Amino acid sequence: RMNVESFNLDHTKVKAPYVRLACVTDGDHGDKIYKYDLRVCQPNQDHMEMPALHSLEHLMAELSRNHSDKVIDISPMGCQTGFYVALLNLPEYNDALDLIEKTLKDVVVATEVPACNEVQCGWAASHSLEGAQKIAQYLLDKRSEWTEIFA
Ligand code: HCS
Repeated sequence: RMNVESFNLDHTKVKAPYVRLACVTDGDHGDKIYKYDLRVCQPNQDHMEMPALHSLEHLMAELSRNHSDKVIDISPMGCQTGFYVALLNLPEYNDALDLIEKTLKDVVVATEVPACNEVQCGWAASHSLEGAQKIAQYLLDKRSEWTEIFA
């Protein structure tokens, strides 16, 4: 087995979109980090375009933290098919789903992408609010399928 959890996932067997608990990391003092695989696109069939993916990252990074102080990070996968969502001490899968749903509902009504400027971002030219909102709406439309991970 490989040490990276995702390298042990058979990407041909999953059925996007879904939300999957990828791993739990225990801290020395009883804290736990729950890392979720928020898969948007079917691996090796589809991917998000960079500007939309990037804006969705900014929007989820900002808006998720309005709902929870447990968000460590929401970051895109390099394959551009999904995001990792790392949460501190939030053990319930349904709480993670609720947080993602609330966040995406805020994304679809947002009027601007947070921090898309050269001071606050490393590639400020690569953004698309409209693209991010299309992905968010797609995920919300498929909300009933998030818990089904394998075909
Ligand atoms: N993914 C980061 C934001 C980077 S712009 C976060 O904190 O969620």
